[in-house]
Amino acid sequence: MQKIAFKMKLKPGMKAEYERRHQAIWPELVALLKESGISDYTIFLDGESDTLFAVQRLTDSSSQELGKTEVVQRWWKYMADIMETNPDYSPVSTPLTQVFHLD
Ligand code: RM4
Repeated sequence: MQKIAFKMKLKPGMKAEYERRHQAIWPELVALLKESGISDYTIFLDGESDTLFAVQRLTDSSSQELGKTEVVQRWWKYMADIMETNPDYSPVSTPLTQVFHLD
């Protein structure tokens, strides 16, 4: 089981809406993430820079590698009005490098 992290970017002033949508995350998206081997998935926000920092454990693909599935494409399009995205609506995501870990 690997742990990875990546950052994404929220549009200014969208913290409450981002939280609201994630508190109501679609059951079919949760099911897909878990079936894909993703767990312990947390997203943090730096309110100063509107940068989102995601951390997740995975056994195979990361959440950002599930873009070929219909539900993730639909979710990304749904989120595109409040996040910085690529032309295909996928969130602009930058992998982060682990520099410390304490078990
Ligand atoms: C994020 C982003 C990620 C997705 C999570 C659930 O805002 O869309 O790609 O895995 O939501």
